[in-house]
Amino acid sequence: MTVAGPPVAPADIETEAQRLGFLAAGVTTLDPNEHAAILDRWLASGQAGTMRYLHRQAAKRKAPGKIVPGAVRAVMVLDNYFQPDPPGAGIRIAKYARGRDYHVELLERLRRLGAWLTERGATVVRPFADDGPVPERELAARAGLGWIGKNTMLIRPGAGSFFFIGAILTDLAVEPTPPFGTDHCGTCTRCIDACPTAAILETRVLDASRCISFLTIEYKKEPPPELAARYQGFAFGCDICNDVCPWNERFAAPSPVAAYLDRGAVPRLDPGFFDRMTETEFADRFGDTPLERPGLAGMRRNFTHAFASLDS
Ligand code: B12
Ligand code: SF4
Ligand code: SF4
Repeated sequence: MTVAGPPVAPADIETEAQRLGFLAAGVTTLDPNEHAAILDRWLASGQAGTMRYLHRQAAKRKAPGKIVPGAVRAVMVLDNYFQPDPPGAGIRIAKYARGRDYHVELLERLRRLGAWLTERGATVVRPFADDGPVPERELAARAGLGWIGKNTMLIRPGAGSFFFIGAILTDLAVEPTPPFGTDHCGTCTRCIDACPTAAILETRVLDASRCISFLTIEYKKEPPPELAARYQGFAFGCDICNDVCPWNERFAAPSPVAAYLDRGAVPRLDPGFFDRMTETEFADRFGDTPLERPGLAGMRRNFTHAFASLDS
């Protein structure tokens, strides 16, 4: 296997990543996923719900060396999207989804970091922004960027967990950064206790088919009524198991990425907002945001349940 270029220190990569607005960066190998059995168990138990693509991607998530031919390292980055919630009553949109679609925003800056790697000798540079078979939390923990909390989030000391994870698979043989070896959840169980739908079955086991995030973003049909009644006002995604985490309470700081900040495009007290909108208007106003995934029909459904859940 060809390994390109003169040595590049991981610290240089982190400096460049931070110059591009990322919170942190680390480097890891593409050795087999040590937690492949966890993924297998999760898929076999049906907890992925209707996300069939996760079954199709499993072989690569378990053996990340198979994702991009010639790649030997994953450069992992974190991209802060934290922002305070708007004051007052009404439905809620998850923090990550109030501005520009992160797939696009993250990918643009990953490409710039990729170009920087190319200038330093990389000949294979493939960025991923939650758009491929990359086990992003696994690789980020292995690159030393944080630990996997009981709510399954990657949490970083001094930062919390309100960030996206991006990856660049490359043939540049950068020295890997040491894995994150400790667990800082301790005896805390706040996320498990606070989840309104009891989706966190036990430590680091999340039944996606019960999760409000899944039901409002990925699920195409009507949600089970007993779960919809517990949305606690969320009309898209859910932040509860992150909001209650002491690491966020203490360390979450507003994102420097203006594109992620709230555009104020969704009124919080107007149940008929999406009912009055045409498909063309929806595409104009929300086509470049995460709300495009459920689409207008999905947002009408979500609004109905989110407003009803405010009363229950
Ligand atoms: C499917 C998916 C979902 C599903 C299922 C979530 C889940 N917990 O599995 C649903 C739709 C519910 C969802 C919701 C959300 N998601 Co999501 N999701 C994904 C996706 C596409 C795949 C995750 C997956 O494979 N799950 C299956 C489980 C088994 O795998 P896993 O979570 O990666 O866990 C691995 C590690 O935890 C590891 N592991 C287990 N124990 C241990 C112990 C140690 C020591 C180590 C090192 C590893 C380890 O083993 C597992 C298998 O490899 C990833 C992107 C990606 N490409 O990976 C984003 C991703 C996980 N989601 C993300 C986000 C932001 C969210 C939401 C916050 C969005 C929202 N506000 O609504 C919520 C949070 C809900 C939650 N508590 O997880 C971010 C998470 C960033 C972070 N800080 O962790 C990701 C990484 C997307 C991104 N690129 O930024 N998501
Ligand atoms: S995102 Fe919400 S519904 Fe999903 S596990 Fe966390 S608290 Fe529960
Ligand atoms: S709320 Fe507590 S148990 Fe849950 S992830 Fe945060 S520290 Fe860990």
